[in-house]
Amino acid sequence: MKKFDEIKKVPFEGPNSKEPFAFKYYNPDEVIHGKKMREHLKFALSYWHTINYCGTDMFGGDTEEKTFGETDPLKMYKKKADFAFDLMEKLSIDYYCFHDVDIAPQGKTFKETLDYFNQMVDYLSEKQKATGKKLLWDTANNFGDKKFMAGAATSPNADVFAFSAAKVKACIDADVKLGGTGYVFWGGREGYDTLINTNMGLELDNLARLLKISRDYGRKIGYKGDFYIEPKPKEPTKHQYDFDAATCANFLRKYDLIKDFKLNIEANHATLAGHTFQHELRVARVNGIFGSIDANQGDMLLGWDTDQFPTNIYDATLAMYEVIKQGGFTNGGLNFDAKTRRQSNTLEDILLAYIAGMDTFALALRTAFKIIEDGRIDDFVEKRYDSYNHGIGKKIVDDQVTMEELSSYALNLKDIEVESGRQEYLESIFNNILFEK
Ligand code: XLS
Ligand code: NI
Ligand code: NI
Repeated sequence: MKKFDEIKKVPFEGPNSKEPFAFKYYNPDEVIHGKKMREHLKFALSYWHTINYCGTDMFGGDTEEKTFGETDPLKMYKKKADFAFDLMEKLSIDYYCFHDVDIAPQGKTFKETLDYFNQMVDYLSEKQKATGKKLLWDTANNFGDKKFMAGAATSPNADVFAFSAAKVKACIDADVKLGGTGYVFWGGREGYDTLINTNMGLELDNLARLLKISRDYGRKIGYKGDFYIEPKPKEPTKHQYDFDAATCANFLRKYDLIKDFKLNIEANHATLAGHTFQHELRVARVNGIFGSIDANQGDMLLGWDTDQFPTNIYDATLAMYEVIKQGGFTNGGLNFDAKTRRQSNTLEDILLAYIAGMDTFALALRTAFKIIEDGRIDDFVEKRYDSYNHGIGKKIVDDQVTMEELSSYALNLKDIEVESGRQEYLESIFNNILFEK
């Protein structure tokens, strides 16, 4: 197999290619339904998994090397940035995402950390200008450091709240500077381990307070992108407040944040919450808060966020179906919040993993369009609800009916026949389209 440095650009070779470092389905500039594939999919590279993660797990240290031969911290992070942009170029990925701690070294003081961070933001800005790559979203890592052990905005310690806000501010500033279109709140420690020591009401109010302050600050300094909450039910806390899409929708409505906040839906978080990926996307869509995607997949036999590169074509197709029905991405995109396995520990594996994930979603995009064009599934669903197009059903959906009227209507009904849901038939259509040559 070729070595990393030998691969300058991963070409599209089509489904019959046996070349490992070629796309089989992702042809970035191919126009499908009026848009280039790269614009439909808006792939993004995740800095934390790709540039920093070195294969460590709870039972063992690094299996990968990502210092890029540097010991000086700032130089090392510049090399990491060079690597990130080189990788995006090789893979025809147009966007990237990062946490504040991903892009710059930590200083001895917060001031020094911010100084490093801002220097690196300038460096990334130069790289963006030179390459045309863009920032999809950034976020503050308000969960890793010891001070966040009891939460960030939901910490019982008000100083931690203030510190969290300062980190969010730095990231929103960076977002504006880099022309980013998203800011993500993922509340890793915004939850609880036991209610015996927790004031849930205050914690939720405070979480909303940080979101409001962030939104107001962002809008004040001219940030035009979206704010996202990324739902996840648990891990690291036993119970996270942003449990799933429906919980987040309720939270955003309660605190009147729904106009500025959307959701960043992650596949592995969906399954941890006991939902499918498609379910979470649908909930976001019908609530008008679909924003962005963290593409990955979990292992159904493991109860944690394994962040595997997505290769399940069935799930990916159902996901792309939702994205298309939503009208596509606007400010959001498809970020690979995914890491290579501990045993896949070479730089070549990073390329192979992205190729696998990107091809999965590229094929999913193609297939989802085919399913929509074929029309059998959509038509079935439409006809299934036909009783709401006339008669009493029409009155119900027009909100023109009273309880009394429904009651007297029901009294005159004879037998009610509900038509078959035809699940197996529809699943076979799906498979047929998925696997047709
Ligand atoms: C962790 C989350 C995290 C967010 C960004 O489970 O997926 O990586 O996407 O903080
Ligand atoms: Ni994520
Ligand atoms: Ni995750």
